[in-house]
Amino acid sequence: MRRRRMLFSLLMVAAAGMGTTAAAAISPHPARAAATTVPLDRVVPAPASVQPGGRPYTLGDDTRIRVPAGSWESRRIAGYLADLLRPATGYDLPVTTRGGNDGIVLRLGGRHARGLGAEGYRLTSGGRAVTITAARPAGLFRGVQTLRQLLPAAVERRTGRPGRPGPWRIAGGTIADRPRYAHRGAMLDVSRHFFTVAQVKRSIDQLAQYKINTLHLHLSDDQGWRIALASWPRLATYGGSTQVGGGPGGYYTKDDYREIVRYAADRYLTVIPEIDMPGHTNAALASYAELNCDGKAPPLYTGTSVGFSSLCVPKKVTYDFIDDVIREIAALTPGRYLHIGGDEAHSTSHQDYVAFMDRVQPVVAKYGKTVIGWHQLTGARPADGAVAQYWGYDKTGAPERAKVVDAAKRGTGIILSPADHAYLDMKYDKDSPLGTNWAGYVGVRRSYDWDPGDYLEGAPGEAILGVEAPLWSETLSTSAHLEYMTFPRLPALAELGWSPADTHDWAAFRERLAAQGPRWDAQGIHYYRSPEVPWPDGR
Ligand code: TNX
Repeated sequence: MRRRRMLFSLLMVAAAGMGTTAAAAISPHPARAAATTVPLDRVVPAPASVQPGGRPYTLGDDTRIRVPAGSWESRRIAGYLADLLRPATGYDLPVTTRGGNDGIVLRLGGRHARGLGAEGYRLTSGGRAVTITAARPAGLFRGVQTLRQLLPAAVERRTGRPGRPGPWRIAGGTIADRPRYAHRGAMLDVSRHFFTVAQVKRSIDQLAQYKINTLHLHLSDDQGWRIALASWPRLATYGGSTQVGGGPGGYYTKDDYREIVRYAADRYLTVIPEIDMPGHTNAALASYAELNCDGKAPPLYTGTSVGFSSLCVPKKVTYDFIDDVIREIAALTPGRYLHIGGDEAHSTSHQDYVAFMDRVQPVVAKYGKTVIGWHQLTGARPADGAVAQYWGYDKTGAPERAKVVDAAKRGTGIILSPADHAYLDMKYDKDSPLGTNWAGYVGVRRSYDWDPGDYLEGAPGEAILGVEAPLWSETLSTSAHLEYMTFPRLPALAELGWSPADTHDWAAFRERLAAQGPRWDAQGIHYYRSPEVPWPDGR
């Protein structure tokens, strides 16, 4: 299979008759370089099927984006695409519901959309049109991300003079694509350091490019509570007033939070809010003395230790608090999941932990949501339908893994975030200026070289809901920091979540990944130029 795909790519490059991006980069003639087309399979995540062939399609100043009448979502997606392409091309790219078979055509439903599922799409390019067909708007949006990657990297430039360095050409052929897993997530820790709405939006835009469909926000921890709730206002105003290192922290008002949820939804990402409990709760305990077993509020915390705080399991007020918090968060959450943390409860006895989870999980259900917890939840009694997020690593003991596997056999869904592959806060290597290394170093190849399908031995295949890449922010305080840890590893995890297992091939992946570098340069993404990736400019 691997050999066949390699041969397939070689043939494709030959058929395109114009060198690779690497060749383009060393061309002394920029005009010629711009005239190359991106081979149809140079996409991350790798599409399920690629059939190159036929004439390319070239965008022009008369190109229209055609959408079906009566679908406001298609129109919104077309508007998003036009906004992306206008700055670099200088073209108007008007969006129209007038019928026609030329230009950029978005098609929803119909015979051609059969079998594409909730997020799949078919992209055909050639002659007078490039057409994206999908059964659902989310599929159109995912197809638009593929379309972007098929245009020259310069299309991603947002600022400066419109260079009009066309032709803006898309290789001819057909891509038929749909995801392997329904859950393809990224997690952002806004507690250890606070990130503004604008910063979160910037991250969402970056994640959407790689067909990520879930943003898990870690909204509370020892260092900060980041969402304003009417029932317990000091959580945010006091509990959110600092962060690691003692900076000013911050929190989202409900309107801020709704804005994030809406912005994500427009890009077909669902937000999963996490309120971590019973541990990782110092910010809450500091805000309300009555939540502490001894009735005394501890000081705010700005260090990076874990495992020292716990809600008071025997106290009634703890559950009044949790009921209020879950009710208010659930009301802000259109998605089905609410994450209750449950990790590193080292200051809670096992008996208390189990009792606590028995009381809290029904509250999530009462407010219409489904529980996700870190995999320690499988050491208690996961509720029916609950999901466990596995964050173990190579040193995780067999008994702990066995609990997760047993739960999976009994119907608990599993999201895979193995720390030694999927944690974006691990250092790449010993020289990484940011990050931690408790799970070892996670280079790009390490983030890519594992298979979610056989990772948890003994877990039934259907229990694996997908993969998620967590970004903990103890050492990260700016968007540049987030980007440096996210790129180029996030695309590797996105590919594990999206692409069929038989596309898995490090040698081919690193080439496709390398071609993303100029796109990140054009967007001003501050990525890590890992020496494992053959970046086209040789840096
Ligand atoms: C472990 S992963 C934690 C977090 C830390 C992270 C740092 C998990 C569920 N808990 O509290 O931020 O390690 O890598």
